[in-house]
Amino acid sequence: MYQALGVMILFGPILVSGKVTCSGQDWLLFGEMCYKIGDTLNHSAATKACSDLDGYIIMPKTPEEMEFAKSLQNIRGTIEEVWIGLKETNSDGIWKWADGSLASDQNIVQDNTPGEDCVRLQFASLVYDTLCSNTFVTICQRDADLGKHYIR
Ligand SMILES: [Ca+2]
Repeated sequence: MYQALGVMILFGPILVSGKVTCSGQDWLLFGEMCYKIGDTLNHSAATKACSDLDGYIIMPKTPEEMEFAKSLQNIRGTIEEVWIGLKETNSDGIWKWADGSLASDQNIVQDNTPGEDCVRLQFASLVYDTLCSNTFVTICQRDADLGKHYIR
């Protein structure tokens, strides 16, 4: 008993990584993120739909994630325009991700129109600004279950 307690104090609990999974229906695993394709909505409704799933509109922050987002455009057999979780405020040209973080590449968006503060992947998979009131396919993302647990 005292010996076992001594070991625990010395080493503490041990973190073990298990299988990376997405719980719930219709979520797709990529890397350590889960993605779900939803309805065609305007930007604020898309933001809320993803928030209701404890997630955000898809935020492809790496080239690999961007390629994955583009592949999802075609998953239902026809190419669809989808929201990207990026936004500027009052056309200030400062692009922030849906989680509030600053985009490290501020040239990520082909930002060609004042008043268009939201972002879509258009048919040719280019990242363009667009009116937030437009409607596009909503893809939500949330963290995957990393299967981490402690053993004692
Ligand atoms: Ca713009």
